[in-house]
Amino acid sequence: MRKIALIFGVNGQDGSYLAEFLISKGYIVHGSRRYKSNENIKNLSAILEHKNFFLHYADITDSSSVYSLIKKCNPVEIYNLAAQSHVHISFFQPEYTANVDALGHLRILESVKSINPNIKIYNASTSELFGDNNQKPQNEKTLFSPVSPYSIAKQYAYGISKIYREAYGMFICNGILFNHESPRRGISFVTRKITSAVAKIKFKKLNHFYIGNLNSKRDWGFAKEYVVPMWKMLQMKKADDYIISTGKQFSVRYFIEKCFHYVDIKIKWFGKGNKEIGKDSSGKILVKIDPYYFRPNEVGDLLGNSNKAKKILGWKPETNLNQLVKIMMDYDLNIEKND
Ligand code: NAP
Ligand code: G4F
Repeated sequence: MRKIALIFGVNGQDGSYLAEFLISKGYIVHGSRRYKSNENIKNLSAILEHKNFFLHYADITDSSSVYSLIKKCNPVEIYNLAAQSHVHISFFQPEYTANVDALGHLRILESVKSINPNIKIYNASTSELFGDNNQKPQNEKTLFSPVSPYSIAKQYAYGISKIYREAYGMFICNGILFNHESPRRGISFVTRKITSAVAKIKFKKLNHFYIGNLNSKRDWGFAKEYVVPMWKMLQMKKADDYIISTGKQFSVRYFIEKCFHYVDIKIKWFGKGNKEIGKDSSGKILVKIDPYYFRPNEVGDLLGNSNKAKKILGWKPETNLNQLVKIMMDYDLNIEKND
């Protein structure tokens, strides 16, 4: 018999890759999306018509919609990828972020507890939990020190998952994922914002773009391969928590340089602080700073150690930064070429 999985947040970056992966493994996949006046489900185009894929409306701020979807689908595995996932936006919408990212996860746990506590659950936890803890690299034992409404809401989801695991014997895993990117990444996240803007500049559709903290460092992986350990965690005998990362760290500045280099533009930096600008060899300004993109609290230094995942799950990242830049730049260059 085919296994049934339910993915909350299936039309997001990770949800769409995970759905494709689970279908390739022979699963029947149910996925939730919210009703929106702008129905953009482009990420699902490869599987929308697949016989083993079913798309439903649900919102994790609505207990009854969560409960009835779980009851209707009768899954053996649930992946909660639904979130207000933008750290900067969480400062503008803190209550909403808490409702979705913290209480939304609790609603799923409570529904599972009452419908069938044997359903296995994956919680999309995050490296943002490490916040301003300066220990490097961060591993499963590193203390959390959240500094945003997003990360404190995610800390609740992490904590309540552990509590339900211990108190009720439920099978719940926290995947503490470091940043992962792809052509399906939302356009307001820094990597996709950069690849999209550089492609537009290459095709002379944009003169320059604005950026925030150039010196922030991230451990960037490829989203398509980060969904595999989500599934692997739920195939283990024992529920546990795992860091998923590349173990390599680069700055936003370096990512910009790499993207311009990919399209044969050499960028040089001039000035300091908010006045810093990036210019090409002819002196044309390509990048400017806009303090709007600075966060009230910044997480400036993330680097993960995923040895536990390597040892227990048998997972390791395959795609390096150059390859990630190529994948994302090729996608955005193709959009601009055909637009
Ligand atoms: P994403 O592209 O923003 O996708 C999030 C999904 O959540 C979207 O499908 C969105 O649906 C859905 N959603 C938002 N609010 C909802 C609500 N109230 N009820 C139901 N669904 C809702 O994020 P992602 O990059 O794929 O990340 C997936 C998960 O991993 C998120 O929980 C994120 O916080 C976490 N995470 C991501 C990273 C990363 O680097 N990507 C790292 C660590 C953890 P709509 O399309 O309707 O808005
Ligand atoms: O791409 P970002 O917005 O991702 P951030 O804040 O690291 O969050 C992402 O990764 C987390 C895992 O660590 C997830 F939990 C979360 O859901 C999300 O997927 O920003 C990355 C860095 C930040 O330091 C930010 O300040 O880039 C810096 N940055 C500089 N200029 C910018 C910009 N970020 C954005 N979004 N836009 C800018 O113009």
